[in-house]
Amino acid sequence: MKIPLLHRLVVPLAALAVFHGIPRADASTIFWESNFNDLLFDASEQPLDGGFTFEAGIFAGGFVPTSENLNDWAANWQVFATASESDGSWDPGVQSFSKTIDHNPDGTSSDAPVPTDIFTQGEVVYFWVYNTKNREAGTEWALVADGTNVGDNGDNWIIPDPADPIGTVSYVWLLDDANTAIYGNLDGTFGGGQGYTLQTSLVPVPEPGSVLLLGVAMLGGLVRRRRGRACSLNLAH
Ligand SMILES: [Ca+2]
Ligand SMILES: [Ca+2]
Repeated sequence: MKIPLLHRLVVPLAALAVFHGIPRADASTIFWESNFNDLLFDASEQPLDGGFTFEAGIFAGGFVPTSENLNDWAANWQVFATASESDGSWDPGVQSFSKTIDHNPDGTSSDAPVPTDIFTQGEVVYFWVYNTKNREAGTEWALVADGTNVGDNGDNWIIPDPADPIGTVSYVWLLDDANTAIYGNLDGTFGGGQGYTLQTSLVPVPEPGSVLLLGVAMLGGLVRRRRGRACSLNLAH
């Protein structure tokens, strides 16, 4: 019997793949997005512009973000995906972001800035919107969670099973499904009557401690004194 050429090629290749333990191409796909022409505003009630970035991520080690521990968010935050104007995934012109991410079989994310970061099944996902993560004058953030499932159209914002077969299992994380604002505001109306989906809020600049201020003042005095001495030594020569 004549064996078809394709079969003759495929069978040995498949055997080779099994023999060498080539990993299965399993992964789940996540479609992460906001509505087209969504109502996304900053603290001044202006539409969010290209200076803002959206991130989907988790807080590692069971860290629970609150408005009382703003300083610790960044250190515990693990980025799963980023939407920004620079790669076109955030388009301020149509007030919409959209990104497609693979959650790989080893738990990593195709869009994570740290490619080795592991995202474990069941971890709760948050969306963080910011113009900068530094706490300085003009910093604005919103941190939102899926919260309840009432009225939700997409899937829960939970890290899926990395063993989901690619192409057959996908999830949709919609900003529209957010119900809980840890920071910023969700689903309200401004005084002028404009409704919004999300609004970022100004982040207070941390006040340096009085002990730190005293230390800085003392250091400044010391530097001035040293400079003064160096000057007088130079003059003496
Ligand atoms: Ca929800
Ligand atoms: Ca939900």
